[in-house]
Amino acid sequence: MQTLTIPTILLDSAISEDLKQIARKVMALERITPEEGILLYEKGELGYLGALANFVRENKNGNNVYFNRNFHVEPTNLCVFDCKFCSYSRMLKQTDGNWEMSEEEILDKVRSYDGKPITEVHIVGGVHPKMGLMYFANLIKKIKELRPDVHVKAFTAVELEYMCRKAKVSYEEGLRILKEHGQDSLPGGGAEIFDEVIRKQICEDKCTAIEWLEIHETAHKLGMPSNATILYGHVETYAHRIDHMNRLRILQDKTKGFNTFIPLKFRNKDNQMSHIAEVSLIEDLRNYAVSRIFLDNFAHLKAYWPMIGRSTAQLSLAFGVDDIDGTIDDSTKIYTMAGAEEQKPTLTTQELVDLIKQVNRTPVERDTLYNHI
Ligand code: V47
Ligand code: SF4
Repeated sequence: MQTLTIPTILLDSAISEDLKQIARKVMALERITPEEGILLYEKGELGYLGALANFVRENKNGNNVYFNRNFHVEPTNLCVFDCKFCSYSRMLKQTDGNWEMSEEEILDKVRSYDGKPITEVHIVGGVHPKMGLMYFANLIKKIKELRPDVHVKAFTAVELEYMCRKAKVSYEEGLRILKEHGQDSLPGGGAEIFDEVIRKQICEDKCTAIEWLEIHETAHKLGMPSNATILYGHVETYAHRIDHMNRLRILQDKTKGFNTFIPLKFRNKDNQMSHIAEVSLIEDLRNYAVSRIFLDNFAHLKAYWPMIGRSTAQLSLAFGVDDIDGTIDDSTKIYTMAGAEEQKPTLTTQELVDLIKQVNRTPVERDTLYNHI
């Protein structure tokens, strides 16, 4: 580990005493309180937050920036739920812009990577009433037969809650079945904002915050790690963001099962919340920084480049981020349909390495569990 120098900006006379106090605490590797987290959002200037988050980031991950070789499978965008921010899903009756892959099409997609050194497939989609627990369990088994070497990260807690409810099994039983068929871990989607009032406004009909947390806790108990996300930059306040991260921090203390935290920026194209303006680049960077400072028990912070764009992902590496996700290979439509800059998200490993080197960081290829490759 390199020697860490304390950035002078953090103790500068222009910084208010309460922010200096937080900086001293963070630099002593002490945990900050939710109230201090809110204060960081309200009063922390970009330079101050960046320096403090970078201190945390370098303490945890040195100069490393992680990426992987991955692709997504989105079996369908038909969905029984109606999240107001979603640009991607279609209701069951809608016939324009929907898709439903057959099992053979999904397996063909996996076969198309034969001989290619990918390490992860990420499977998520709309919640389709006919694609149930055993359909997906058998699909995963077949994917693993084709590629036993590939890590299967699949199904948000939203999909899992629905699958288990329809199959009339507990979360533990449902997850056990999926694990036995080859599922290795869970992605972080579906968390949105845990606060019940905001959740009701933006996605009232899908799994609750308590269910999301319970499903991840159960997965961790069964030895299936997972990721966590937040959907920020819409109608929530800073207090809601901190409340969300605090619930994750408490669960992580208990299980240590989360690999990484992924802030997802609300993108406003073609959805029922299009009238809400997107937040600025400055706010994105401030949000990465506060997340890095607050979530002291999360080893990694990811900037998902298909959502935020590659330039912002590069910038985020100075604001606490140490992971920019993977090659993707133009295999996901969630963000292209929501108006992200990256309309055909694909990067080669060389391009990922170059992006990271351009900002003087050290590229490290990882697997899903952050083992170095
Ligand atoms: O839960 C949907 C979000 C999530 C919009 O675990 C939107 O490695 C912004 O969770 N604007 C799914 N966000 C994607 C996801 C994810 C992505 C990358 C990596 C990982 C991981 C997980 O996408 C949903 C929702 O929060 N989302 N629509 C939108 N208009
Ligand atoms: Fe369905 Fe997920 Fe879109 Fe919500 S975010 S409508 S659960 S696909």
